[in-house]
Amino acid sequence: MNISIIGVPMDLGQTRRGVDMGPSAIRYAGVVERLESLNHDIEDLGDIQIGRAERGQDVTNPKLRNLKAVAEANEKLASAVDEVVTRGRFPLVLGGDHSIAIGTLAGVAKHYKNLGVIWYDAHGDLNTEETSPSGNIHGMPLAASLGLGHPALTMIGGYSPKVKPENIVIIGARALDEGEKQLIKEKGIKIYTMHEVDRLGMTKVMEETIAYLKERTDGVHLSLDLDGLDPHDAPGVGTPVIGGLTYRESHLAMEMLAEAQIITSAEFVEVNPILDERNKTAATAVALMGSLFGEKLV
Ligand code: DIR
Ligand code: MN
Ligand code: MN
Ligand code: MN
Repeated sequence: MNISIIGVPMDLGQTRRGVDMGPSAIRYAGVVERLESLNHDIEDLGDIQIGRAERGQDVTNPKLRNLKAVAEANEKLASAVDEVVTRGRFPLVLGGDHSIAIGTLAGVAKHYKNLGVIWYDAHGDLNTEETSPSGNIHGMPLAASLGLGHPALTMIGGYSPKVKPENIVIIGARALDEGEKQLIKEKGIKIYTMHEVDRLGMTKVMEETIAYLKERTDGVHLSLDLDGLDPHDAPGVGTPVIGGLTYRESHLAMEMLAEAQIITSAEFVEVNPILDERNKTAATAVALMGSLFGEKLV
């Protein structure tokens, strides 16, 4: 596969600093070498430039913190991702906080009639400025991609929506706000909370997810928030939630996606080296990318 890596050193979608160092941490954990060892053609495009002036916390609107800076970074990311897809390559985006999914999806979605999205996360990220308890934009990217929320977010890339509710599958959820629960019901979004993962097992969850997306989509984006994993396996995240997906379950999920060959773009987000233990979370991210891109023991 021809894979292009894009780093997004941006931490303004939430309030704990340090996730802007995620792309470096993932590179130091050996992402390029790992994927090259699987015989992929890897091009590292470096990082999206996040301007100096955009770096302070801007709380002029506490319901949408740092809106301007987050929107600007996402516009740049959308163009970079669009260009990668146009060149026929697989975009692999390294975060950065999860607000960058808005830009990734803006760059990808215009290339598909029916883009599918797997949202691997402890959270739904389905808030808008009306429902968000925090005002943090990293809790809003899936809603924004559905066309819900502030136009500065929904209109990234110049069009909206990027994804249809019936083309989304959320996996690993265990912390949802009231407005998010309502939206999931109202839009009929497919979701495997930890309850379903425990009950069915990851094998069945992924078999169903793959079958569901295969029949209705022409490409699938994987948006993997490291906090989808249990904090034991991914401690370096800003909003850890106990009772998460294990390292093994997550590898199985990636291996099944690799086998099914349905993923056409991916991002790994919320790696925060300041909160991490000896780069364990970045190393986990790289190991999962290995599985996603075809690594096998024998
Ligand atoms: C919460 C936390 N739902 C919010 N969201 C997180 O602030 O909207 N998303 N941590 O990854
Ligand atoms: Mn999350
Ligand atoms: Mn998230
Ligand atoms: Mn564990």
